Amino acid sequence: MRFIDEARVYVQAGKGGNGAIAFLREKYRPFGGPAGGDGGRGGSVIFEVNEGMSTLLDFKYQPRLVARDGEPGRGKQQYGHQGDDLVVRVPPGTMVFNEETGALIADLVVPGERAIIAQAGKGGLGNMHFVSSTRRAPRIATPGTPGDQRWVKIELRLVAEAGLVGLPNAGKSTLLAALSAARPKIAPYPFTTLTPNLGHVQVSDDEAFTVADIPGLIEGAHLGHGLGIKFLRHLKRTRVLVYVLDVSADPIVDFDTVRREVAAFDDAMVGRPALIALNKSDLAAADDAQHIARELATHTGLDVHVISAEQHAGIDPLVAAIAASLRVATEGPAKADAHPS
Ligand SMILES: Nc1nc2c(ncn2[C@@H]2O[C@H](COP(=O)(O)OP(=O)(O)OP(=O)(O)O)[C@@H](O)[C@H]2O)c(=O)[nH]1
Ligand SMILES: [Mg+2]
Repeated sequence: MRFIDEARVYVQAGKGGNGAIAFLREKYRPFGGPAGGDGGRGGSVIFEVNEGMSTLLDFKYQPRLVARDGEPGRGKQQYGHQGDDLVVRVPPGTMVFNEETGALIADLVVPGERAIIAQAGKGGLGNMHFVSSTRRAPRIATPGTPGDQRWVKIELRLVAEAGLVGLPNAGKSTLLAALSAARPKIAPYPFTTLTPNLGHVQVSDDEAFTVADIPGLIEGAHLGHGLGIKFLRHLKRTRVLVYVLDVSADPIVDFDTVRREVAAFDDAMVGRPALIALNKSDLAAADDAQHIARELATHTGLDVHVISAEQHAGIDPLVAAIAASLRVATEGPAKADAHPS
């Protein structure tokens, strides 16, 4: 399944029905008075979080979401029917922005949570409301108001607790596969991962966390080099970053590069708890790996774990360390800011 994480959709709420102008004309009450009822309100376009969904794929096939108009008021003081709301299911982590202004309309995370994306128009008033002592037979009614209509931009941000960052080829996807049942594409060339992958890591019977693997970052990613830094938005709400470094490359330089790109994306993200997975230990002599690990720890001030994702070495202590830092990360997931990045 392709991972669609962005979509643009046209939303149109229903117009309110017009108020009616009508008079009662009954056999024995020829001038029964104004009796035009109110128009019904239109239907709104509402998004609702559905736990079972994980992509924005549906929007690709349904780029126009139009709710029904309210019906006009009728005679005999009858109200017009309301237009039905259009309730659209979205995955957890869906953010909706006004395409024109960039303003955040909704940030939908919790299953069942709802947000009105396009507000319905109100029904107009029928002439029965306009009677006064001097105006016995008003020929006045108000029209329904239009519903909101606009283009919105929808983004899906994986709601992962831990995020893997690193240069291309560092072994992020291999590590995700070692940590979880996820089976991302792994290959010996850069930019294998083109869209984020998510995995579920079971720590013990009653402890688990989710981890996201994103495309590799390179020097100048914030300038658009490589695949850019846009995928970092999927890590915006992670509480722990895991820097994945290749011990057989130049891990200190690589760490600095990656950290710089993360900082260029969002300064707050580098302040968050982080640890280092010094990967591909099978390619280095054990002494060398330990020596580099110590240097890295001194250079970064972070906890360094020597692992081989490919050979599943050092994975359990790494999982324990991630779980521990998630436990102490008392702050909730950072709330995303009001502008799409
Ligand atoms: N020897 C060795 N090779 C590894 C290890 N981990 C990953 N690799 C290899 O490194 C290459 C890249 O691994 P990936 O997991 O695709 O790397 P990535 O960081 O996800 O790369 P991008 O998706 O391009 O950013 C693959 O050929 C892996 O088999 C390891 O622990 N030891
Ligand atoms: Mg990858």
